[in-house]
Amino acid sequence: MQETIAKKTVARHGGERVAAALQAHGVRFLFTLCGGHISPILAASKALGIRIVDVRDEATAVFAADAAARLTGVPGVAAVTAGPGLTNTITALKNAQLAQSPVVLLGGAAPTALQGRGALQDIDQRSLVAPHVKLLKQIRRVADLGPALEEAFEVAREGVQGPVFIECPVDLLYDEASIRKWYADASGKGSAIPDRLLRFYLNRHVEKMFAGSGEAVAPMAREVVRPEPSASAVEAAAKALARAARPLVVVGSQSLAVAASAPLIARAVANAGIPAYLSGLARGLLGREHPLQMRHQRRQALRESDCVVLAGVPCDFRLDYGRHVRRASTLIAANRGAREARMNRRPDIAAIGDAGLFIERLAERLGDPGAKWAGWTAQLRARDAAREAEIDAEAAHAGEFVNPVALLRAIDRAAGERAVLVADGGDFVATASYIVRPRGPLSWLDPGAFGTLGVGAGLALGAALCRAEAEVWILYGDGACGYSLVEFDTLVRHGIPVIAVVGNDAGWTQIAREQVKMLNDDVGTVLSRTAYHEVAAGFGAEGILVKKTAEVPAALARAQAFAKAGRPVLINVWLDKTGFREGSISM
Ligand SMILES: Cc1ncc(C[n+]2csc(CCOP(=O)(O)OP(=O)(O)O)c2C)c(N)n1
Ligand SMILES: [Mg+2]
Repeated sequence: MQETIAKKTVARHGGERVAAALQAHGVRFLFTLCGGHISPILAASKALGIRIVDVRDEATAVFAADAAARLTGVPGVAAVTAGPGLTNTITALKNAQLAQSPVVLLGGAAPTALQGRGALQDIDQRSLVAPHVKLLKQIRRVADLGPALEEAFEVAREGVQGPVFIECPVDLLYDEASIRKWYADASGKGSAIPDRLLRFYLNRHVEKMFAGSGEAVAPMAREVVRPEPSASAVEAAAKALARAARPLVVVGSQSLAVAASAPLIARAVANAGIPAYLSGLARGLLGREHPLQMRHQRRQALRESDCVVLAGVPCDFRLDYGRHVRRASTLIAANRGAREARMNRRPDIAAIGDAGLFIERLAERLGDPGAKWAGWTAQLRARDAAREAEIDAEAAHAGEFVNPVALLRAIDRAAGERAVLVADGGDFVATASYIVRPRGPLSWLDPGAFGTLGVGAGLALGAALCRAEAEVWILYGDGACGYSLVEFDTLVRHGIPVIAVVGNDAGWTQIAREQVKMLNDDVGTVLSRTAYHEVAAGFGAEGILVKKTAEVPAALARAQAFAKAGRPVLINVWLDKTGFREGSISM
């Protein structure tokens, strides 16, 4: 009995060392697609009670890890096999890098002694992965696995967060006796000089691999502090705001780099009394509605504002490279990265540090601003309300099939109080972002700055596991859903009751819209009214088809009932065309 306990607590072989490190860092889920190179990591992690979630495409594993990281603040972990397993992750890894999400990617690799000698799936993984990660480690000694993982979890979370990669060659993951035998068998029994030299070389190689691995080491999670912006920057910002007549704050994903601080940041934004636009992961920060939160006409508000606080938001294409903010207005940028704070436009005040912490400090310093900006806030509120009325009018248009605006309004009414919304698509989800209101902090997931289609099932999978009590909705474009539809198999196998709504407009509309106008040709942008609900049903999920706006409320209620009973469900909704996104273009 004693021995079993000892076996469980003391990591012996490399796979167990990796598993012990994951456990020490609070990792609850390991997303993976199996491969011979990583089997010991999966088995050892399972033995420690970490849930192994096996998916159908490695990209999904990384998207799921990304969601887990964003929603919990504990880095999400994916393990993929060498070669094609790793190449399949690159889009998702790049997406995590641009979304500044702390993902730990574990990759298998060919046996150390066979690398570069034509082994199965042996490629130069360093040059493949290095551009997309903050840290890349290729482990060569068993004893280095634990410390490498400690470093990985630290680096992923410090400063500007992002993914890291640890390459674990297969011969470091099995127990020493098996590996010694494997190398002994490989070196043969010949007595010729080359045979003896090979034996000598391989024996020395194995000695090096296992050097120092005799001692049991307990992995420890290192503390990562939230980088504190300078007091002088907070002071300067407070002074600038005291002079401002029309201030505005834009809160972006990076402000929520430390998920647990979301309630504090929400309170600070509310206390600061400054009208706010929330983007990315910060959407929903102030709940479904709040007098300070504006949803529409951001560009116009930015042009009118005389003091703009960008909290964790870079001046990239989404702010027209900084041109949305008037030259004459005071620009305050709070950002973990100095480069990002200054991107395209030098702020008047740069607060380098955690953007959420900056808001907290600023709110403390501002005290109670009272009704100082009430007139300006009311002006923005009125404009927001006018736009909402326009949206209501658009939702009332009857057509042949389902009015997308009406559908999204219905989803907004129906979704549960704790719902997490995942957005994967073009026009349909861009429209959704104006209509469906996230219920609370960290309840809206989209790809982020990389704009990657195909994130849907992976983000939803990670979200559903981390928020077991919440409804998880995927809003899919019909084009986008094709990438991750296969993961309905995963959702069914793992009993994860996601509700997917496919906005089926039989095309890649966001692209078609501009392409047809500019080039008079819809080539490559046309899809058909594919029976995506039957595809989901084929995987064992529930499928619902909706062709009329009047059928929408009942279909949503049925889907919610299925989800409540633990069944994943896909609602395939035939959409009418809409002019909602006319004129918008992202480049
Ligand atoms: C991986 C990837 N490939 C291509 C694109 C380019 N792209 C952006 S939006 C879009 C159309 C999306 O179509 P759909 O999901 O059906 O949404 P819709 O615009 O029709 O509502 C495409 C192809 C992309 N962003 N990501
Ligand atoms: Mg479409």
